[in-house]
Amino acid sequence: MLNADRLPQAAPEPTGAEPLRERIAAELLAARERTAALTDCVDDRDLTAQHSPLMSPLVWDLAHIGNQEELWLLRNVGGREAMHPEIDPLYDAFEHPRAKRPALPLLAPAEARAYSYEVRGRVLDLLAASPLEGAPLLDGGFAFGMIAQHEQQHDETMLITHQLRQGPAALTAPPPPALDPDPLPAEVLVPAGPFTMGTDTEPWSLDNERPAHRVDLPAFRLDTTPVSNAAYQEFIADGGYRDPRWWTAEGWTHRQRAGLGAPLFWHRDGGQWLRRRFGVTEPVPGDEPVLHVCWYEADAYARWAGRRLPTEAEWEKAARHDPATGRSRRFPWGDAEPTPELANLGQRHLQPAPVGSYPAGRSPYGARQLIGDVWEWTASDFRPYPGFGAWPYREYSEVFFGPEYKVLRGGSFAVAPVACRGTFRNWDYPIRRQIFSGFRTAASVEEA
Ligand code: AVJ
Ligand code: FE
Repeated sequence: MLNADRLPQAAPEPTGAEPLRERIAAELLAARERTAALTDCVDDRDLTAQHSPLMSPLVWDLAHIGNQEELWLLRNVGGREAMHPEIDPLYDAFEHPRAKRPALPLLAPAEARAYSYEVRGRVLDLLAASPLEGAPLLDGGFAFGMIAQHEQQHDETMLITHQLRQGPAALTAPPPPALDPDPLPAEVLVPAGPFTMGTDTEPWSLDNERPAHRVDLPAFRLDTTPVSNAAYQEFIADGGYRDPRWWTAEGWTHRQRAGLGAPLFWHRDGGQWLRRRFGVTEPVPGDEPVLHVCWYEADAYARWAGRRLPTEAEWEKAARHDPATGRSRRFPWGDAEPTPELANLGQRHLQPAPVGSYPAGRSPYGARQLIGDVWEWTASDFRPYPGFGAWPYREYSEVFFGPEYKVLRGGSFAVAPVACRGTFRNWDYPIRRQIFSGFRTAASVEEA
């Protein structure tokens, strides 16, 4: 006898949204696991302390992550009422400068955790019921992707706070894989010609990466790898910090006033350079990309070396343009998502890998480590692309456009894959060096 209960049930309606829903849930979970790792490893005193006037207390980032998630997903997408409207101004990044945040009546660590976890539970319910299309914030899961990226960006910010924090190590990670030993040419040649910069198609790209547009560049040469600590030490040993010829006027003024003489976190011990890295003091490894330099230092090094910083467009052409097809790729290696064999991302390691690592991640022109390891300073100011439109809020990018910010590209070891791609643009003041910043140099090519 046929048992009706055993008959196959009607398959769930084929929405096509299921893989996207799963991807979103996985990205939100990955971000939250990282947030927990960064905030569960220290005690409440450390979470509420100000470790540097440049940074918020960790407990501020923790609640700000939940507050932005509530604002964008529960209120703007889900149409829900504010859960605690009285706390919104505390966690609005434009209301209070970072240095003033410890004095605010912030949620205590347990309250901040409970709030962010409550928001997340409701967001997962919303996600399960969402069509993930039919409204600009929903199409392609954009608002969810934006929020996963936002949390990961604050995770990088919190990792910077950990690096600035005094005291013993709270975080550990294995070192990056050993260097691939092939000898590499010092630089790659990128011939003259147009390429497509920016994107119209990357579903979770942020407003400043859009729209795609053609840019025609003269030929240039670009360092195959980021500048190493060993190379940077030659600049120091050659008196690079004492010679105003290598510095812009503004850079020299800053170098004098701030007393710069080496990358942040370095100090000299007899004949050798040591550095402090997440609570551990160790010799500076010569083969790693230099880290914790400001734009002025990068620019001075490049001039000393007889070179210059690449423009943002040069960086992106070297990272994305495929001369065989004329297309721009999502990443130097192609369109596939990053893996541990392709790039040093996601705080898998707490340092960059030696220069020349990740041969599988090289670009068609042969440049390495364009994605991951260190953020790379470019020569360019942070400006909108032609046809830019602020989306979904002016305070993500638009209010920062102008000559006071320089663009960084490529992402560091602290950047999560969801917040990293060949079109991704970061920016900061040219004096900043607590960020995970390095650089590579370029040179123009005289055309015959
Ligand atoms: C893109 C890294 C400059 O941290 O200020 C976080 C990212 N925007 N919350 C920053 C961001 C809003 C932003 N940066
Ligand atoms: Fe934020």
